[in-house]
Amino acid sequence: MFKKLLMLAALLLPAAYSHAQEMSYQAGALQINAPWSLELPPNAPTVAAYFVIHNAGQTPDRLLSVQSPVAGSAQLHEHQHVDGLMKMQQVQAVDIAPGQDALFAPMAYHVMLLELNDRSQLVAGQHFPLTLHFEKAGDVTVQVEVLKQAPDGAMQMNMK
Ligand SMILES: [Cu+2]
Repeated sequence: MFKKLLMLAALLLPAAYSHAQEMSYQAGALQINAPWSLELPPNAPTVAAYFVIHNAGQTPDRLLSVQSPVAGSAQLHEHQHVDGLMKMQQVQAVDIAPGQDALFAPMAYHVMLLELNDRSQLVAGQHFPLTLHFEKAGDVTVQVEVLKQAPDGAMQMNMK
């Protein structure tokens, strides 16, 4: 009976989401969870990448920069309310306090990939490497899963 329930639960999970959710990467005390990106039209000038960084350590760390072979340039961005409008702007670094999460999600922090060169990896079902440079934890390369649609909950996670 229990086994049946488990199987049912597994079937109910959207496959792409559960797959991306399994992905977790370690850099020192930091954990980078479920990196994902959205498939965009082939002519889209930029692509965004999202993930959650958890700091399980006792000291703060900072994400200083990112890079990917699929893009000539990669920036750290944040969304902000400016005069009632949502705007995005580049940030120099993202702090991750001890015991806290830094959320990269639509309408929050995100990695912006520009000057895209290898679009063959930007198709749903594919994944592409993204290297994160942390002040203390050093470098870690994660695989960003390209999804057809945003995972359930990704859009609301940052809504207050
Ligand atoms: Cu952006």
